[in-house]
Amino acid sequence: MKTVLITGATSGFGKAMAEKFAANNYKIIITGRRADRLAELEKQLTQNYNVPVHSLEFDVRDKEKVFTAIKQLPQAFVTIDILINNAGLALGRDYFEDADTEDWEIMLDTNVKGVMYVTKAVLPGMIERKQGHIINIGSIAGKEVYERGNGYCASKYALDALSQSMRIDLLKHKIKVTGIHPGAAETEFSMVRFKGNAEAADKMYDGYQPLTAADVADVIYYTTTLPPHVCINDLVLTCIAQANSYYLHR
Ligand code: NDP
Ligand code: 8X3
Repeated sequence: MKTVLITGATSGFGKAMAEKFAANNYKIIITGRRADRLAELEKQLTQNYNVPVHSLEFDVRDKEKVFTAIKQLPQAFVTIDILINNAGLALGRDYFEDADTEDWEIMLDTNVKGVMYVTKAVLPGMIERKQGHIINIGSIAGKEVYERGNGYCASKYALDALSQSMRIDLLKHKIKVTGIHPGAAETEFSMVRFKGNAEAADKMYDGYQPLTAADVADVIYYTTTLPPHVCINDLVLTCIAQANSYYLHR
């Protein structure tokens, strides 16, 4: 039975991926900051799919906590076959001159440094076994910049660079690295970005059918089903109304 570790599984893509992998008989490690949601999901996955599930509560920005949590995994969960770096967020949608510097720091610390910490903590086992798959959830915001996207776009461009760099460095260890770049998908993403302003969040999905978390989870799962010598390096997916990060037909 293979094991997948999914960061940011308390909502959106992460939760949908946990369900998808559990339905396909994986052992699941779920992480996030909201302990109540982790406990609820652990219960639901165990009941519905009868697979072993382990929850780790940490903020990916907290380096010490990340390394300690991974180091202290129970024996049954230490062999991680797939790591999905999904935890991330956007904060604010402002012109550069108006944007909040604290928002920038949180996005860069979470979307870039968080991925580095979790990956570094998980890697030794993959290197030892000469086998593993790391999937980084980027964004179309890391492929084309859009107006008032400054800090978020910068974080996802940096993550794209990191995915490319990891791919080169980890080739010799036979570790696959896949960058996934979704377009607009309806999750809690926009509620977080607009800091609880439901009207602004809902407006993002007006007049077209966005991706769902399940759509994204299905595509990500597919990338893990290929033969050992085949790797999807980079994958952009959008709903049919979206051509790129700034052209959306409503
Ligand atoms: P959600 O807000 O629904 O989920 C985000 C998840 O990330 C939550 O589980 C949250 O858990 C976790 N998270 C956020 N910050 C931290 C942190 N500091 N430490 C640990 N966990 C954290 O959004 P999505 O599911 O949409 O987003 C998932 C990923 O997909 C993100 O990287 C996002 O940038 C990316 N993305 C989203 C798109 C969209 O349109 N929805 C499109 C393209 C990419 P908790 O709060 O419990 O810690
Ligand atoms: C989320 C998609 O277009 O809001 O990464 O940046 S977008």
